[in-house]
Amino acid sequence: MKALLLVDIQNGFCPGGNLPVPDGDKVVPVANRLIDSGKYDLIVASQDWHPPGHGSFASAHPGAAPFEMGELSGKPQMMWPDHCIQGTIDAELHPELKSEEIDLIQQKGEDPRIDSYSAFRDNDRDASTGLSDFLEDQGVTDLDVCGLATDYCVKFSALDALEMMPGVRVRFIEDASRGITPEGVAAAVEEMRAHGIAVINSADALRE
Ligand code: VGL
Ligand code: ZN
Repeated sequence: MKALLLVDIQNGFCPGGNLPVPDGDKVVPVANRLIDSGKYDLIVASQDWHPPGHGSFASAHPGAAPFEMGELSGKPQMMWPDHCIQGTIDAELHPELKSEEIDLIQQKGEDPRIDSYSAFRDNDRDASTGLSDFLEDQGVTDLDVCGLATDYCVKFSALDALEMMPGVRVRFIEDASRGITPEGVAAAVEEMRAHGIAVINSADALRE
């Protein structure tokens, strides 16, 4: 049972969005090819889904500026621009993504006191979203992960998939993903590889 996890392919992370990832929209046609390939039995998308005033927003911390380290609930937290606020266009999946083919949309990041980069659980590794149980119940044996942003939500989702679903083969699709900084992407790819996540391209996934 093969599944594809499309991480946060939302307007907010594409050019014109509130937290744009360079070339974030370039993942859309690649993701659509994967969706259309018929190679996946199950397609899941995650959606960053913050309430207004979420604690990861610099605007929620007097004196804080976006892209600085700050603190949330007593722990270090990157201060982000307001992004992906529930019900706004910024939070919608990219309009060209073939979302009618998506079987499940897993929202995350609703709790204002904690960020949730991973589609599987919050950054404290505490509250689970239920996605790992869902995938295991579906009998998923292979999970390919891609989307935005490689150095944050994609990496944490892939690592959690590996840890929370022992025995599931996890791969990262590099050309179907983009990150916030080049250094962050390089480090994230190395970290995923070091944990045993295969780094592949969409052509590899489509060929099999
Ligand atoms: C993300 C920063 C804040 C992501 C989400 O999708 O990678 N990054 N919220
Ligand atoms: Zn977020």
